[in-house]
Amino acid sequence: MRALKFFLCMWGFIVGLVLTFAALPVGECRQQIDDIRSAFVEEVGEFNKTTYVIGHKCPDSDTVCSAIAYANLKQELNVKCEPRISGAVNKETEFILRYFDVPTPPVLENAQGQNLILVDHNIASQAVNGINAAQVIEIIDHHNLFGDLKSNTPVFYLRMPVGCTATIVWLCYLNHRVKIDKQMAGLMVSAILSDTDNLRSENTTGLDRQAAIELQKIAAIKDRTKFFTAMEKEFTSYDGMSEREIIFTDFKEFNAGSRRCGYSTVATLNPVERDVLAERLDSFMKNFFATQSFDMFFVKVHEIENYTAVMLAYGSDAGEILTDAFNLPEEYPLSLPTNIPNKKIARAISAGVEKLNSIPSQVA
Ligand SMILES: [Mn+2]
Repeated sequence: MRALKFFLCMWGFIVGLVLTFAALPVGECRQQIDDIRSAFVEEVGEFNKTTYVIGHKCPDSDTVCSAIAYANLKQELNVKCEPRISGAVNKETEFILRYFDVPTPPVLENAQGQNLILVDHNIASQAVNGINAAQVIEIIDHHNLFGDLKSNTPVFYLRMPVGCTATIVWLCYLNHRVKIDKQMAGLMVSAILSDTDNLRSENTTGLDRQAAIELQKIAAIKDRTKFFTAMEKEFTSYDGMSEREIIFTDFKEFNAGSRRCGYSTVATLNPVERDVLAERLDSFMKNFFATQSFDMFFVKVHEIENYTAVMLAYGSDAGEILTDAFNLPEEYPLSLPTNIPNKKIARAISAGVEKLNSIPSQVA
């Protein structure tokens, strides 16, 4: 018994020693990074000015929840930060905010002259109005690099290939050893479930899973799938919404080569709802596309029951690019074998346009 006690004591001592030494360099590095960051903010000359944490236009749950959770972390670290949104929140986000009793952040109409931390995007066309006359201090993001945002000073840029920005925000909490309360945990886990389709999307990484499990406990969500379904039920109720409103609920634009692309994602509960809505949106889009200045426009209608999707594509080459890239059967709407992540589709569109541009013109 005494030997066992002695052994346990020694073991505790050794573990403690190892942890102390292991933690030292990390702590030092963290302090140094913090010093660099505050020196930078001082250099910008706006130390006392509030910095707004803001996501992309047509805000989705990740963009809104990550902005709130990251602003909260900054506040805990004594940085003057507040969350903002660059447009009205969707029904899913409304549900999440209501569920965890968190107020909706105010809309920032124009960011001119403001200090900003961007979350969940890194492209000017998706950013709040006035972005080019704003001071971007940090970017926290998980998207492909498009690289059209310019800054006059170096930016603290944290970008990781994970399924959700909230996973990176969770890591920031761990890094700073800031306690995560129930509300912030609730927002972050909801964002992860939303961006990864309940951890089923191809984008989902081990980190997203780990974050979701840890945060779910703090948020006291007993049944993850039940919570996700409740969230999606809210999201997929398009009652009283026009086709245009549905298309622009979750909408992004980007350039593929010189072509301006519009990209909308629409969620439904099951294959029947998916097909009904796809048909309704297709008849609207045929006329609507002609009135727009997009070269190509894509609408992905997916369903959460079996995790499949159909694509509507408008503009020359739009359908062919997708058929070629994903080997799709010749039918319309294009039917995807699974709910392929938007990032992967966007990459395929860019690659498709590049391929077309490299084919020499037949006209000599
Ligand atoms: Mn996201």
